[in-house]
Amino acid sequence: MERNERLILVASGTLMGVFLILLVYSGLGLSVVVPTCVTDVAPFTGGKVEQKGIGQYDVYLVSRMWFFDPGEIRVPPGSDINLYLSSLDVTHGIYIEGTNVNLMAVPGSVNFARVRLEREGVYRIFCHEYCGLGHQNMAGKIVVAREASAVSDANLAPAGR
Ligand SMILES: [Cu+2]
Repeated sequence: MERNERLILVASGTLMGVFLILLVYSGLGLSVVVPTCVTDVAPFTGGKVEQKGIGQYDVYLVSRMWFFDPGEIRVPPGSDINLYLSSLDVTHGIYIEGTNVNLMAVPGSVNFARVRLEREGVYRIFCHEYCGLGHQNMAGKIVVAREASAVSDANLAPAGR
């Protein structure tokens, strides 16, 4: 084996080791959760928001032609949202403005992402997968406000810009 080959092998092995350490650190140390398809939650037909603790919410979001159920979600700043997404009819997609949440909503399955919303404001939700004639109007929103149920949308600036 030539010297350069040995050098490349050592560098490659070192890099893979560094990547593995960073992967374990992001999963265990930073609690990063990769968006995924979950199999322990049955596909659901109705949307709901469940508070699981202080600042902890489970959101069951249903996509259908051509709206999201629930269309508006209200949480206080600093909330952690476990988002479960399903579809009743065709394949949709969601993007939550100002976050890195970008999921497909596939009929018969449930996709999952976790997001923390720190800043007050309105985080719009868009369908990003063409789903028929009303696709361009398919949107929802997450309103993050200190008094989530008492604040009107007019007082809130769009978040994530
Ligand atoms: Cu759509």
